[in-house]
Amino acid sequence: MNNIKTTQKQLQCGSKVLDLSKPAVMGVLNLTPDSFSDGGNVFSKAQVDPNKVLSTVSTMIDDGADIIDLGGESTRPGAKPVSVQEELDRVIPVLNRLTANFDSIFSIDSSTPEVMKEAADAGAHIINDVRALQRPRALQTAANLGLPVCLMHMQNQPKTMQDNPEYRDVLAEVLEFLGKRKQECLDLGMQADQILLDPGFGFGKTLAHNLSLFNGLPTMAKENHPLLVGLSRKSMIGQILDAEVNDRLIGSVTMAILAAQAIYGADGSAILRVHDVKETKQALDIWQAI
Ligand code: 9MG
Repeated sequence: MNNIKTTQKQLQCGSKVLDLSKPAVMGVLNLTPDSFSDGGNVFSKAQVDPNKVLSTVSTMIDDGADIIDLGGESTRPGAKPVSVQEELDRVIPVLNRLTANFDSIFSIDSSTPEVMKEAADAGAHIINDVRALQRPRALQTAANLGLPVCLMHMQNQPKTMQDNPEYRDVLAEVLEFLGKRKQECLDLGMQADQILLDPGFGFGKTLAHNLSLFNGLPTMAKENHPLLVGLSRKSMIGQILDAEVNDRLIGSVTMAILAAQAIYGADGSAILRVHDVKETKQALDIWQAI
C-alpha cells in the first residue's frame, strides 16, 4: 500500500478554487497609513484614495496576482495596536468596493473576530491571521465562517517582537506551535484542507532564525499543508543586502523563487505573499519553464 501523503494542489475558497499546482501569488494591499512598506501606495494625504485602490488592485490582477490580501493593522516591528473600529473602517468599505468590481480571491489580513466576520460578509475568501487565531473568539469565529485560514507563527507581539527573540530550536518550535494551533482548528470542526501554515518570517525572529526557517521549508512542506510565505521587502533581505526597504526588489524576488523551489521540490504547495506582483510572476514563469 502506498502511504505517502502529498500536499493538496488546490484550495477551496468559498465558491472559488485556488490552483496550487504552481505557486500562487498573493498581492499585498496595505490599508494602514503607517505601514513599513505600503503595498500599492493607495494613500493621498494619509487617506485611502478609492480610485487609487481600484487602479492598484486592477494592476495587480493584470500582473498575475491570484489573491489580494487586505489589511488594516500594521504588523511591522514596533507597530502600535489599532482599535477594532479603526480596523473595520479601514478595511470593510474598501473590500466591499473590491468584491463589487473584481472577480478575484480576496484574503483578509486580520486577527480581530469582528473584522473577520464583516470581511466574510463583504465577500472575503480567506482569513490570514498573523496571530494564528489566538485572540479571544477568533478561532470560533473563523470556524463558523467556514473559510480557509492561514495560521502564522509570531513570537510576542509586533510592538516588541524584535526586541530579543530567542529560540532553542527555531524550526522545531515553529512546527510545534503551528501543530498545536492546527489541532485546535481541527477540534472545532475545521477541515484539514482548509488550513494553511506560515512560519512568519520576520515576526519575532533574528536573521539567523529566519535563515534557519528558510532552510526548513522542505521540512515544513512535509506537514502536508499549503505554506504561505511572506518574505517580500522584509528586514532579513535588508540585513543581507544592507539595503533600504525601497531597494529590496531583487532580494525579494530571489527569495520568493528559492522558497518556491524548496517547497515544490519537497512536493509541497505554496502561496507567496508579495508587494511586487509583476516581477515575482515573471521570475516564477521563468522558473516553471525551466
Ligand atoms: C500580514 N503579513 C505580513 N507579513 C506576513 C507574512 O509573512 N505572512 C502572513 N501570513 N501575513 C503577513
